[in-house]
Amino acid sequence: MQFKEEMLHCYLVGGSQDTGHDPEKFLAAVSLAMDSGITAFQYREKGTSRLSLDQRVQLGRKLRQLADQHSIPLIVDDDLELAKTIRADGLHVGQKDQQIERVLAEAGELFVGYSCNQPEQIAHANRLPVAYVGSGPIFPTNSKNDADPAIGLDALSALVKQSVHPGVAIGGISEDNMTQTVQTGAAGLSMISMILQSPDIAETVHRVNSLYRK
Ligand code: 3NM
Repeated sequence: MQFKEEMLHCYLVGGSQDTGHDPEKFLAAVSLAMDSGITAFQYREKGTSRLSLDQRVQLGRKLRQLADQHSIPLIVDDDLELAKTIRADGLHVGQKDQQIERVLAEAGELFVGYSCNQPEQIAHANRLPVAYVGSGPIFPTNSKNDADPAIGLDALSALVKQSVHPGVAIGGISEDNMTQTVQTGAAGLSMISMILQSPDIAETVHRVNSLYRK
C-alpha cells in the first residue's frame, strides 16, 4: 500500500506488552480500534515483550489480515525481516535502531518512517527518502522505558516546520492535549495508551479523527 499523509491522522502503535502480555487481548483491542477508524497501525513488540520470533510472526500474520480487512497500512517497528515476512506496508526505524541508510537501501517496497526529535536529526531526514518522521516524546510517557525527555509543543512545532516530510507526534498524547498537539501542524497523532487503555476505544478513536475533519 502506498503511503499517504492522511494515514498518520490516528496512528495506533502497540504490541502484546501493551495489553498485559496477553496477545488475545491485544488482538481484540487492535481489531476494535480498526473497526473504529484508526488510520494506521504499527506492530511494536518491544521493551518487556515476551514473545518469541515465531510468536511475533504468527501474531503479525493475524495483524496483516486485520489491516487488509480494514484497508489500513500495517507498519512494523524496527524489524525489517519481520516486516518482509508478514508483508507489511511500512517499517518504522528509531535513532537507536538499525542505521537508516542501510534500512532504506534494503526496504524494497516498504515505506519507511523515522524517529527524529532534534533539529539535526530532521536536517538529516530531509535528505533521505523517508515517508514520514515521528517526533517525541512530546509529553512524559509510561509506555517506553528508554524514552528521551519530553520535548513539548513548541519544539514539536519547530520540528514540523523544519521537516520536508509529514511529521507524526508521539509520546504522552491524551484527550487533554490532543487538540493543542494537532494545532502545531503535526500531520497526525501516534498513540499507545490513549487508545489501548481507553475505557471506550471507539469513542476515543472518533474524537481523534474528528480533529482532522474540516
Ligand atoms: N516512541 P504513549 S514515545 C513508542 O518518543 C514510543 O519516540 C516514543 O506511548 C518516542 O502513547 C513512545 O502511551 C510511547 O505515551 C508512546
